[in-house]
Amino acid sequence: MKKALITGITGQDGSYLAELLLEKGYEVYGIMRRKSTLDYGNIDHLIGAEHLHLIYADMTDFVSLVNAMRESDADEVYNLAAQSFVATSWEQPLATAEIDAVGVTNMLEAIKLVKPSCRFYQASTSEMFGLVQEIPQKETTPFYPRSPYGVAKLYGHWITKNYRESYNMYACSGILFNHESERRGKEFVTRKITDAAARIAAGKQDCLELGNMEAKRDWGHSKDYVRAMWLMLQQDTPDDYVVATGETRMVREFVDAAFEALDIALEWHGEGADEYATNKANGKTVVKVNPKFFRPAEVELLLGDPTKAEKELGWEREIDFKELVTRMVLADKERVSHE
Ligand code: NAP
Ligand code: G4F
Repeated sequence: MKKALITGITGQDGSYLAELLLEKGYEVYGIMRRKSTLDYGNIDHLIGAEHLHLIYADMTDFVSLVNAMRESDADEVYNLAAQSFVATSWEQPLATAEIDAVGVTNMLEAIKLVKPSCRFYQASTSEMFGLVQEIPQKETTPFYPRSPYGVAKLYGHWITKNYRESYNMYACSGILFNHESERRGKEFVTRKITDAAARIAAGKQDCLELGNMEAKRDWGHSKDYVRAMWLMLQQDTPDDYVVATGETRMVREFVDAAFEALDIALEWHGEGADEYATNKANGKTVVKVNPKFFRPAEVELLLGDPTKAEKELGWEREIDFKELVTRMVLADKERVSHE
């Protein structure tokens, strides 16, 4: 029975990965942070599973990661823990760097010390492309991060490559483009939209306020993307891979699709900070721009080329854009109906 250690197991990706590895017969260990109230986040439904073990640890505490390696004796480590919200990285740049950058070195050092044969996956991100130097972005595209988050993640990416080259460790990075799900945090734009659309349709909210409507993202489903993480650790040699859908859409298009899934057609008016959308059926304003959600520096366009992952890993996504939006909207509609 293989043993895996997942950092960030309570998050969106950590929960889907834990399910995947349990299905595959792994003994799954996850690290979680101590909180003032007990909160298992996205793995609440897995608590009590026979092959799931939780260990208290923190990415900023090297000793706790050494302990986690000793206790799990992991064959594979998936490093998903991060301060993952880009907007917060301007408010907490140092915490973001400690967790998302130095934390990766802490984990790699713990592996090197306890079990250097353990395979390592690093959750790299399309945010490292930032001010994009090439369209679409692939493994060879130069990086140009645009936020403290992107800069910290770029360190994590390079230190992973460096440990692979310096110590011959099986360490690789997945450069994952945006992936969402019913378990996405409500501060991220997709979930903020699907939650608000469901509430507006139910008469529980009047209007949704957003920032940059023109930003373009390559959106997939988390469940598809965690499969790529696992595949990366099953190869003969470690390497880095872009994981994306190869399609990009504006925030405004996501808004349209979410309301459409609830049979609400929108009409758009104005532009920039004055843009808003009305419900065609009754003329009410249901979406408007609020400049407080604009970022100090924006990533305007992300579009990934997943060819290498498709060819070398045999990875394929199963959930398309329409299904992603529909799943998220319907899950929020169901939840809102019980509020
Ligand atoms: P998420 O839902 O925000 O989950 C982040 C996880 O990290 C949570 O379990 C969180 O624990 C944990 N964490 C945060 N700080 C920690 C610390 N100091 N010590 C230990 N654990 C800590 O993020 P996600 O969407 O699943 O993303 C997973 C990873 O992929 C992240 O590294 C993210 O940066 C990266 N990524 C995500 C995307 C995407 O579109 N989703 C794309 C590319 C890369 P709590 O529950 O205690 O907060
Ligand atoms: O949903 P977002 O906050 O995701 P963002 O910044 O792309 O980051 C996510 O994807 C990265 C991969 O590329 C991950 F590494 C990262 O951890 C995270 O999962 O914002 C998406 C876009 C941005 O351009 C933002 O400016 O939506 C725009 N946006 C417009 N209005 C908004 C809003 N974003 C948020 N969160 N809230 C708004 O009201």
